[in-house]
Amino acid sequence: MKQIYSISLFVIIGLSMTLLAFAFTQKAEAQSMMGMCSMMNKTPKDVTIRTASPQLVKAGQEATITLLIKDKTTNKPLLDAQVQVMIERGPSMSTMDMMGSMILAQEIGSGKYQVKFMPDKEGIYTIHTHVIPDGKSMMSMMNNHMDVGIIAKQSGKIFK
Ligand SMILES: [Cu+2]
Repeated sequence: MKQIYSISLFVIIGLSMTLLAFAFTQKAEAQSMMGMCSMMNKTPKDVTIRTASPQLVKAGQEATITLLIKDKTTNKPLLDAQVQVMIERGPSMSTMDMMGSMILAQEIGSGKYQVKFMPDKEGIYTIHTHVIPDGKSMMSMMNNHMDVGIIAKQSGKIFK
């Protein structure tokens, strides 16, 4: 019984943090992200998320990252979803230094969603990705989260 209570409390805290992310400041967003990542570091429930563009990008140049989202049950591309991302400098949850706030990835069709960002220096970046399937509540993003790692290198060093 006590265990059930603490689990519910944990979930409630997580949900409130998500709401904060939308309602308040970037700092709240970062905190919310921290809550979500620690809780949600498991495979997405309703969807599959994978990258459809190189995860190696050039530092100092705008990078375009394409994410392919599919319905986990049908394995069909997921259309009309809301894909919210937040980009962290460094490996997931290592710095919590977010590059701006939560942004909506642009849907380009066939289950693909694009995010553009500027990796201004060499290193690892984490795209915290959250999917809200069409018709589902905002809270479904809690169950459909994945961290996508991106490596930025100085041009000329490893790229053709
Ligand atoms: Cu994350």
